[in-house]
Amino acid sequence: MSTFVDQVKIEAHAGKGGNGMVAFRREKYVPNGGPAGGDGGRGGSIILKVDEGLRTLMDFRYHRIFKAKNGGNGMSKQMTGADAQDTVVPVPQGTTVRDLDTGEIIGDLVKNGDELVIAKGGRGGRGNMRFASAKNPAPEIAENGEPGEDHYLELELKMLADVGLIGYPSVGKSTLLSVVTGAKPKVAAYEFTTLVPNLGMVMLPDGRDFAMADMPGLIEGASKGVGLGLQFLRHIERTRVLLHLIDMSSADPDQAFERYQSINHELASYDPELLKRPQIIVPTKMDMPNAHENLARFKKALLNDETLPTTPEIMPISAITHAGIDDLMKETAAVLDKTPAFDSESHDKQESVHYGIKQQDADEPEFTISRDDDGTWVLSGAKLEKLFAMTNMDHEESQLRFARQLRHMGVDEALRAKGIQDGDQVRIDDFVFEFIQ
Ligand SMILES: Nc1nc2c(ncn2[C@@H]2O[C@H](COP(=O)(O)OP(=O)(O)OP(=O)(O)O)[C@@H](O)[C@H]2O)c(=O)[nH]1
Ligand SMILES: [Mg+2]
Repeated sequence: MSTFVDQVKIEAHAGKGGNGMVAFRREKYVPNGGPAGGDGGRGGSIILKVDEGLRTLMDFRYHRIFKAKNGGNGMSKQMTGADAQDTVVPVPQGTTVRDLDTGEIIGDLVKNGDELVIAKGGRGGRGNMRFASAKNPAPEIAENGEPGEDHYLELELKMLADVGLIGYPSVGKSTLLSVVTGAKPKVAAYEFTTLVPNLGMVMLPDGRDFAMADMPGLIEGASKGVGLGLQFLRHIERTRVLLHLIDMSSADPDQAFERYQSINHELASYDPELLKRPQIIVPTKMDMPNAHENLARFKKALLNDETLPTTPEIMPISAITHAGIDDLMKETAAVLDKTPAFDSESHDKQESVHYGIKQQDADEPEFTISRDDDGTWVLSGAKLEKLFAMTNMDHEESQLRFARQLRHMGVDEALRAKGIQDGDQVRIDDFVFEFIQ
């Protein structure tokens, strides 16, 4: 199997809103009509959209940076700038999205057509007609468009295996996968060798194929988070057929059935629907001395078991001698043929999760004050810088409005507390002005 790209880092840069305009109506005989500057249009957002035709994140290998267009600027005669089109990026079903700045998962995209905004376009700045009031009927104030969001994200594709290998640690799940597919998972005599599922393709001589994944070992309490637990029950949720591997080599003759029951119990505690998923019981390590004896005892116990809706088939194997392996793969393919395709069945039941992007500046102070070497006072901080970006410095009235906004945020007071003097220089980004009380 070729390498399976299942994790990529991307950049999303949304468009800036268009600038609002300062303009006045020009009518015959009316020297200065009312304000007529229109608003800017909305900047384009970047949106991930589930496309059921995609199977991998391969396309992102060469295309990792996504940009959306800026909104159009507002115009005279009250005309609003055009909204920019959103940039829609198709992703496969089962894509999980993580914000790399916060480390948080912001969405889990499951259903065909589902969308998740990963970078919001800025809103358009307001034109001067919006700032008109009885006190100021002809304002020369307009806002610039809001900057678009920039986000660094990681996409991860949950594997969509047709067949999941489940069972206690060390029962031989990874060994079976390595025998029937080209995958080369780590195999070792200690428990929890497999930390994340491995995926391989099984190809039958008759041309049928299916994807198989080994799972990290489950133990009692997995549904409550014991062991590697919960995270992997989610993977199991997305497989159509389960092969339940049980080690028949134990010295304890009751162990096989006890473990079989406790795994089923964990599946049921996580989601009772999982027990309805077709299961084939696969006794493993049948080459070991006491395996046949253990299997006979296990079968007897199984006859009295009522955990599953129907008694599953039992297909013993040895990965070492290869006994039973071909039959098991044929039977697995036959069960898959009878099982409705996963996409139409389970995806529709599952809901996508949208946690949304946390505002980057949510925890930050509104502004911070520092000083350059030459004594210039420097104002920074996400909120203040955004306000600044949205101020149209070409018009004095806009500048005055910005000054009022700063005062309102407590900037003047904070500067004075730090000892600023009249006439000192203050800088925001590359804009320098003089402080005057
Ligand atoms: N005798 C014998 N040993 C086997 C067989 N299959 C696997 N083993 C051994 O059992 C041990 C565990 O095998 P793994 O395939 O790593 O088991 P696993 O279920 O993937 O284990 P975890 O990933 O830890 O959950 C290894 O030492 C294998 O060599 C078999 O058919 N016969
Ligand atoms: Mg393993």
